[in-house]
Amino acid sequence: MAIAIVIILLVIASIVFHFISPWWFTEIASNWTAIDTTINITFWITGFVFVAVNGFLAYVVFRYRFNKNRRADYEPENKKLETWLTVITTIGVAALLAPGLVVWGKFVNVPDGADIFEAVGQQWHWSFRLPGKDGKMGRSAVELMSEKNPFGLDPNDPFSQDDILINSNEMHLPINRPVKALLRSKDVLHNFAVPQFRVKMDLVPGLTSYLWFTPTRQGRFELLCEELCGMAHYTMRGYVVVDSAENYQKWLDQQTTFSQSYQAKQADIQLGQQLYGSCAACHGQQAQGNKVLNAPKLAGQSIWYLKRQLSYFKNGARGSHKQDIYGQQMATMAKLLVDDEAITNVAGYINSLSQLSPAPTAANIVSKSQLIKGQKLYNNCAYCHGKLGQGNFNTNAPKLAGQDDWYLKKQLLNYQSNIRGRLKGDIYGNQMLLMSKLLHDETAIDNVIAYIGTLSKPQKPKEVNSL
Ligand code: HEC
Ligand code: HEC
Ligand SMILES: [Cu+2]
Repeated sequence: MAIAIVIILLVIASIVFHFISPWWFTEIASNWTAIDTTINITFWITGFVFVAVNGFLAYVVFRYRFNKNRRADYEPENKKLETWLTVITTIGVAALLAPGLVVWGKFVNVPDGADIFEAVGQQWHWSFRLPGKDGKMGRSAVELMSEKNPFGLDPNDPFSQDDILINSNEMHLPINRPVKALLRSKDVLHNFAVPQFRVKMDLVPGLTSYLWFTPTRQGRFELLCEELCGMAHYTMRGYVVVDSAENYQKWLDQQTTFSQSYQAKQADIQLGQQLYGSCAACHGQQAQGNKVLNAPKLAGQSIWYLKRQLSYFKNGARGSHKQDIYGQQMATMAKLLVDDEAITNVAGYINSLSQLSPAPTAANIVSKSQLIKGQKLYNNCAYCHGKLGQGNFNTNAPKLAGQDDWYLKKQLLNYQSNIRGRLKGDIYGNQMLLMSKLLHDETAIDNVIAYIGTLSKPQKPKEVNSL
């Protein structure tokens, strides 16, 4: 009796929970209402079966409960019952699958005249490409990828010249126009999913997959990588902004083509040196950093990272949080760099300075057990920052080896308290913000930094390994 009541209560609780659940669909923003319909059909059918089967179970438990005057009967076969069950189950399964097939038919047939864009996934960020005025995208190949050509486009293909490259995790689309998304991965499996659009698809290295939709609602929607296998796909966030035709055109006019970015000027080190004059007061003549002024070591850092940080400081993506006192100082200085060319030049000069080894600090006198703990933690960081903390352009993660411990600590604390990595426009910082949560307390931060401290002397980590 008690069990029958528990079963009935579980059924009622499940149904109530289904309707009051906070995890409901986001409001739809595309043409794919048919997907919602199929999901609703699935819910109704499985819901009906759930109630019927559990109701029957409760009834049977109650009706045939133990009675010492009653004996169970053994009946291994029942043709009639089996036929009925088979027929009902077949109808149920067909009703589950058929609407899905109809929708799948629509999903794989892209309407004629749909716009196209390409979404490129890589560990762990998104970038995008549009075909430009000729409406055709140029050839791309993995072998052609480099710092100068991150999309790996063929510079000799006439179709690639006017391709528009969006080196950002934010893509814009005009409202009410069907669009086909071509999906390309640089490295591993990824997954393109915008919950409000209802459609999603895997990116598979070596081939181009696709999906299509018509955005029907303006707004800024989060793009997720819903790949489960592998590391850190949840940090791979982006945005799709659905604009009015007019705003879309405005955005499009600001983007640069492949030929423009491919022919961008190299850094002029001499001009960069002159510009660096105003930075030396804080960062030091050799860009060796100055703890008293909280200004980090910069020498030897990669150009792409320096350029990104300087633009961030300039446009408020870093250093505009009201608790970020040091960042604010730097933001004021970054505004002195008048344009992208100045930023490139000063970054080029800083990069050309050779990195000095870190000042002897606590990191050099830490215990071996601390280093072992630190190394364990650092294994996570190595995916992006490199085994030797050397940085990696492909994961957008800067060099950490050789950086002073006080600065590393400050930045990790800034990430953890949302001072860095949450401001609008800080695309890559957000990834690091999510990763900083791997360090559960201050001791963990100290340990990992102690280990990073050993990386600037290449023989040291081996010693730790052999323990
Ligand atoms: C008033 C002192 C001051 C001056 C002058 C200054 N900076 Fe900074 N800079 C800082 C401080 C403080 C930080 C650390 C900000 C933080 O903690 O987030 C910083 C951070 C940076 C970073 C980020 C480094 C990293 O690893 O993320 C770069 C790049 C940088 N500065 C470049 C420059 C350049 C180039 C100039 C000259 C145009 C310059 N700075 C002038 C104080 C200064
Ligand atoms: C998913 C890739 C990824 C992982 C894993 C990762 N980081 Fe990062 N990290 C980044 C990126 C990207 C940036 C640069 C953010 C930016 O450009 O603003 C960064 C920046 C940093 C910075 C700021 C450096 C500076 O000069 O200002 C520190 C410190 C840092 N990471 C430490 C760590 C540590 C410690 C770990 C391991 C617990 C770790 N990271 C794991 C991607 C990663
Ligand atoms: Cu991914």
